[in-house]
Amino acid sequence: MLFKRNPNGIDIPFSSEITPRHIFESRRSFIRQLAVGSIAGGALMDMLTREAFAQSEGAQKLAAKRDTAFVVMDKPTSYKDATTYNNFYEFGTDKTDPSRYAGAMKTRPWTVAIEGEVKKPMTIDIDSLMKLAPLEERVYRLRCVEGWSMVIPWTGYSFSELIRKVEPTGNAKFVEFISLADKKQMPGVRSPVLEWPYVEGLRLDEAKHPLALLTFGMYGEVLPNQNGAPLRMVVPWKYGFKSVKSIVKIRFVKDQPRTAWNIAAPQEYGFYSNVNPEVDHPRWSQATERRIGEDGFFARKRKTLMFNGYSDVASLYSGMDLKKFF
Ligand SMILES: Nc1nc2c(c(=O)[nH]1)N[C@H]1C(S)=C(S)[C@@H](COP(=O)(O)O)O[C@H]1N2
Ligand SMILES: [Mo]
Repeated sequence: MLFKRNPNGIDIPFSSEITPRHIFESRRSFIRQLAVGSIAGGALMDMLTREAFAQSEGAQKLAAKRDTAFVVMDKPTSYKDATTYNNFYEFGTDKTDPSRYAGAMKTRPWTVAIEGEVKKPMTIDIDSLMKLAPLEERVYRLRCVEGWSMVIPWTGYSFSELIRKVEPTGNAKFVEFISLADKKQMPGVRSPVLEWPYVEGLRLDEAKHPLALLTFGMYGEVLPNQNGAPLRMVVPWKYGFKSVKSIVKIRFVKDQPRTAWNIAAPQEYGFYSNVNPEVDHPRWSQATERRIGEDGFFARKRKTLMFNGYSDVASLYSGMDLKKFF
């Protein structure tokens, strides 16, 4: 894919600026039908989502029931953008590195160790883990701390389902997520941009929130490697870096875990990292965002919403100063 550099040094894909004619036309006629009231809003959403579903060839489909309580109405990002504009530093720091180099990562067999302050620790094969609870499809906004966002249909189940199965002890106050760090498969791990393995964490009550999704797929298929196969977290009210990819270990712990970005730059990335338009990054504003796919020259910036628009998580932070606990 061709890229140009914008003045902020952010890579912008050229190709996504152009909507193919037939898609544009079908969308136009569709919107006309909508205007005369012949199509319900839900059907519009389905149609727009399906348009974004131009998946890869030969990828395994993942059956899931769409959970309408967790579907944002924004138009989903195209599959192409979502799979070629990625942050996955284990494969390099350029947005195109993950799609170039992650394909070689082996995602089977893959086991996940769930341990620490739990009554029923387990080491479980990915395919069994995927069957622990019914899979759902949810369409979430994902807001990167760098100032861009996407809208992606994910497949998974609430992380709380897994919490119930392992039965945390009274000592469990936080959950730590640990990514694979394999120099042989991941060229980025040879460079010291971050401390490896990539680690992330949530407070136990945050991890229990139904929005926190243990994710196995996107766009109706298993996750592409560059998006964190075979399993990742998606925590949509927090900046994207909390949505840890390619997880090999989950630990329930007493104390707040260290986290990769907080270790790298503590004054810039806090433990909580809730999306918050009122708390700027020390080097840039967080008030607005650029929606990937809307990168045209005249594209408007979108206002960033508190908690990325997921306002019902607010009760998790009542009484907390979110400027201090950024
Ligand atoms: N292991 C690991 N997980 C990671 C990252 C990473 O570099 N390594 N990058 C994070 C960042 S900064 C973002 S914005 C999201 C991007 O997810 P996506 O590529 O599926 O959009 O993944 C997050 N998870
Ligand atoms: Mo990010």
